[in-house]
Amino acid sequence: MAATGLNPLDLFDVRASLSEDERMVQDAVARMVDDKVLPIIGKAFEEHRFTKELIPELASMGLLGSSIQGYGCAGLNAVSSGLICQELERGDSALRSFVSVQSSLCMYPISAFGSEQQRQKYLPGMAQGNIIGCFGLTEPHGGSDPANMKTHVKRRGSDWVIHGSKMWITNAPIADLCIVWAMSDDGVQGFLVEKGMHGFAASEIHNKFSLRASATGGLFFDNVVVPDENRLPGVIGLKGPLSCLTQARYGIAWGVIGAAQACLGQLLDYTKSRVLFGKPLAATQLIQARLADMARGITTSQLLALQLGRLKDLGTMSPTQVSMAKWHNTRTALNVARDCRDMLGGAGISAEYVPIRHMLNLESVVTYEGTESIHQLAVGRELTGISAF
Ligand code: TGC
Ligand code: FAD
Repeated sequence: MAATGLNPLDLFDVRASLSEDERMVQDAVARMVDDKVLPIIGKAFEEHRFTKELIPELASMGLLGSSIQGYGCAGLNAVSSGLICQELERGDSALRSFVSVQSSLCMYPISAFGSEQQRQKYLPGMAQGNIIGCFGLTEPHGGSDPANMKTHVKRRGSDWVIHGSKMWITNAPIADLCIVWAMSDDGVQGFLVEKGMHGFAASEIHNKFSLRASATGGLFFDNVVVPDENRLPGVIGLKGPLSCLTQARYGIAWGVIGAAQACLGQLLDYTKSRVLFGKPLAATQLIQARLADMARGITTSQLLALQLGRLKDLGTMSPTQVSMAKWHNTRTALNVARDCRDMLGGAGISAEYVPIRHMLNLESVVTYEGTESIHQLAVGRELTGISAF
């Protein structure tokens, strides 16, 4: 008996649960990714090059700060912003990373914790892609435990003096504006440091085997003096940066589904046309079991992401739920990409096929925004009431 016409990449018809507006957003981004991203992204990955030329397109489509109301932003709901991440990451995790950092880690804190003057000054330019942001939390001695940050800030008259360094920062080499988190006498505080400020420098990491189409680097603050008007006044404590991470992790939970779909989509075609032992690979029981397992993982991820998005739109989403979705969906996508790579045989290590690129990218995604272990421990803490970090 033939297949019944279900969409292999959306077996439970999650799309049917989307509103008309959500579907329109998804379709528009999907078209853009097909037309503008897929033709260039493989080469950019090989060349270790961030595709800066895509920024105007992302901006004109309203994809930067898409869930922020006002200030030239699109004001979309959470499910729509999740679908944007999913379609972008179907292209490459680097593109979703760029949008996550700009939107969730830079525009979100300005909108949630910034002064009205800061919002007016930065958000419209960031939505237009004229001001690129980066988010400096991780430090060289240990990213999982940001409470132990060494970068510090001291009050000096009406100014603040920041000293320290940050490591593994997406967009650092290309950023005009850095949201940096530093320890003050009162706890962690966020500051807006602009490119060109005296004592501030950024470097680029050139030897990555993962997220090669993303610009990653370090940030250095040698007693950088910033005025009080560059401090985010709305939050003190680790809650500030961790709230930003909750937003970005939400986007990752959706985004990685796109990477997994790209891999499975290519494998469904490949296993039908690859003939071994006199029959297509797709006609063997072991291959079908593996493909079915991938579809199971993707479907579970889609349902988790959709429910998470609905909770976020209701305003009831909790960080623990985000931890579980980021952990589950990223692990699932990584397993799918690795298994697809294997089913391609030797061809799987060639850039001609997408799984190895997605697989290598997902090795970063499983580490950044909280490693898998950190998210497991966050869920464990919720279940037991005991912090075991
Ligand atoms: P803990 O005592 O648990 O919390 C301190 C305060 O923060 C609140 N909080 C949260 N708020 C919002 N969202 C969350 N996810 C939150 N988690 C905690 C908490 O309620 C508390 O508030 P208050 O008012 O009581 O003070 O803090 P802890 O020191 O025990 O740490 C907990 C832990 C380990 C979970 C946290 O440190 C953590 O998440 N570590 C991982 C660090 C991380 O994810 N770094 C990511 C850096 S950015 C990045 O990777 C960008 S990649 C971007 C890209 O390219 O896409
Ligand atoms: P560590 O914290 O040293 O962890 C090492 C290992 O120990 C991991 O396996 C971890 O799971 C495990 N571990 C840690 N604690 C425990 C525990 N209690 N129990 C058991 N195991 C534990 N950061 C930013 O601030 N901004 C960015 O824009 C940014 N972009 C990034 C882009 C890329 C490509 C990458 C790779 C990273 C980026 N990061 C960014 C940093 C990222 O968030 C950190 O790499 C991550 O939080 C882990 O920190 P770490 O690398 O120092 O590893």
